[in-house]
Amino acid sequence: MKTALITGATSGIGRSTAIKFASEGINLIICGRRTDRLEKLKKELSVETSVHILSFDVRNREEVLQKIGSLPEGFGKIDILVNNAGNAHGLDPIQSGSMDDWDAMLDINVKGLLYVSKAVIPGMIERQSGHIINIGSTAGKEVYPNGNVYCASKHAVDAINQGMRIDLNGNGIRVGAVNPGLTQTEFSDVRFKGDADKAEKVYQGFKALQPEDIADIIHFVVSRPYHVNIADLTVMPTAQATSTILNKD
Ligand code: NDP
Ligand code: 8X3
Repeated sequence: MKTALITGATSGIGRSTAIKFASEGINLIICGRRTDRLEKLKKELSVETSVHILSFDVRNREEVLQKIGSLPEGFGKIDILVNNAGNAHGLDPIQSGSMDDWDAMLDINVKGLLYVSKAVIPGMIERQSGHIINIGSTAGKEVYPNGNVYCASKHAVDAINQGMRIDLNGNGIRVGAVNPGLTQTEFSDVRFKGDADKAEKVYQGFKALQPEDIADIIHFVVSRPYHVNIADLTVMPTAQATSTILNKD
């Protein structure tokens, strides 16, 4: 039985991926800062699979290394890493963007992904086996107005995904990115700092992707035969054609 570590499992894409993986009998290490949500999810999924909770802020590198480095018996061998934790903070022109928002996006989406990977990769190399899925974005393929630093963080994920695949090649480790377009999660609530009206407007007038759609795709990616590595997969709602999105003003 495989074990997957999913970051950002308290909400949205990460939570749906945990639910999908559990239904397919994959053991889970679910991560996030909101432990109450992790406890609730563990309770729900424990009827289907073994679940371990690991609560940390991906920005805290000592905590990341310590927690992933001391997993209990039965969870120590991570077969699948889903690097999903991340958010946008703000949607402002570069000249008026908040430096706190910039720090948050680069620290979480880029450095946090690196810290978690740094903690997981040595075990995969030792076992000459593993699969890393990096959650990028259409924002990592094309910049949209006011997306500046969020888009930069996701372009960095794109580059890191390519770099990881090159450097880990020959170690039996598959590396690939899944890049969603507009997906209806708590993403916009976080981006607009709890302004529900603004967040809702992002998904009005068209059918956005749902987190379950992305979870199905992530499961498809990890369930291919070993010789098949889906390196880079971009998915958009049918109503979206480029990364420049609808109803963003
Ligand atoms: P949500 O806001 O619903 O979920 C974000 C998750 O990231 C939460 O579980 C949150 O957990 C976790 N997270 C955020 N900051 C931290 C932190 N500092 N330390 C640990 N965990 C953290 O958004 P989505 O599900 O939409 O986003 C998931 C990923 O998908 C992100 O990387 C996002 O960039 C990407 N994405 C989203 C798209 C969308 O349109 N929604 C489209 C393309 C990509 P907690 O707060 O409990 O720590
Ligand atoms: C999330 C998609 O277009 O809202 O990465 O930035 S978008």
